[in-house]
Amino acid sequence: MNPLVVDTNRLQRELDDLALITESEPPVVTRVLFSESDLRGRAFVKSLCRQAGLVLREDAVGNIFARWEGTDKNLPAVATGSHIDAIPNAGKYDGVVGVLGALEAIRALRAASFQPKRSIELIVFTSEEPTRFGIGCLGSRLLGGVLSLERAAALRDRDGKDLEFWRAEGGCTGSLDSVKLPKDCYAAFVELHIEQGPILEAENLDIGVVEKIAAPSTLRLQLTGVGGHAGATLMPGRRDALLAGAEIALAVEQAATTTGSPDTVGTTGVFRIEPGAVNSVPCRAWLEIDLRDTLVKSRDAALVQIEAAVKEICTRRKIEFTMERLNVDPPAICDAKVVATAEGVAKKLGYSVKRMVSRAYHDSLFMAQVCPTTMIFIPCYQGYSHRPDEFSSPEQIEKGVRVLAETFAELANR
Ligand code: HGY
Ligand code: MN
Ligand code: MN
Repeated sequence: MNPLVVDTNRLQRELDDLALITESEPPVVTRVLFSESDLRGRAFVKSLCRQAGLVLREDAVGNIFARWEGTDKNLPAVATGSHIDAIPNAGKYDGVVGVLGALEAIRALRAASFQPKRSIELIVFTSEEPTRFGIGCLGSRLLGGVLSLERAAALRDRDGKDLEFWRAEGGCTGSLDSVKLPKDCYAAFVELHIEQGPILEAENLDIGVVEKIAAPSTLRLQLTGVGGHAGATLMPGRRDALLAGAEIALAVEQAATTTGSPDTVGTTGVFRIEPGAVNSVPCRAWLEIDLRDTLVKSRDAALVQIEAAVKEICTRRKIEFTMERLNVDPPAICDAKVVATAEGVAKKLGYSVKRMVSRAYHDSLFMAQVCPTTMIFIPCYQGYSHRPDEFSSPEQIEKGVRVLAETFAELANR
């Protein structure tokens, strides 16, 4: 193989161009599942993959596969990828570095006349973010057979629209039972991603290699009280849905800070009320609660504590409620051999490298149920993510792309 040349200018231009495809005012990035901007972003990435000479296909939920055929087509391929959907008010690197960076790694290998024995496949996963249905990693859950078809059919967005509606909007064809990947389809999966945490930057490290991905869970609540005129409805006897929700949000914080585990995190990230008029007592509230830990035991203990608090608060305040566990996932343990390969490549390239846990979840959480998996992290400014000032430098991204490319080269010829 000739020396690997990573075209950082082209990659940066593509990152910048994709960031302009957004539902928000640039530099803010928002691209929600199968929205107009998500569809334009997908078309942009597909065109780049075609220009790179990759063979494209899409599955019934819109996962995009861009394949570089190896010399031995019968061998399980090496896969990589991430997501380009983005939550409201997001930055331009989360997920995108793992898609465009992986494409650049493939282009660099092809330009260096590398010829993989195993095919190399880039996946753009559908809806890694939970914005549309409250549950993240929709595409990789279905690929891994982790989400049942019944659960998928029951998903609703906040307007009550279902997955079939959004599949039609996304131009998806075929039935969902064709999405699940056969067990031996990939030899390995490696995802490049910004750390979304402060450790690599704080310790002045170039690369992180992920050994474990934290266990996420999501609760969705609907609270129904009694509305009324803010002036005429006296305080005794009020059944204010917002105040019940406020107590619940504080109970989430209480549960997350008393498990004894420093990795328990609880967030009431969605809190909507109706009617939302200053002179009207809130009659309804919707909450979505994100609870995680690297240890399942402490995560589950906090979850049970929150559910008990919801019951106590709503009973005391005479608030009717529905409570649904949208997902309660186990953590992922990354494959020791693939971790060692990525770590060895980083060291061979002369980069400082650390094995670590990912507190954010990723499609790798579910790809780990399909094949041996790990992630390559690069530092991001102050660990910021899910905010417009998310940032990784071209130099930091280049190092991640190099490690990914050389890891591909090793895994694809094993
Ligand atoms: O929320 C997460 O951990 C991921 O960034 N979707
Ligand atoms: Mn994210
Ligand atoms: Mn991500």
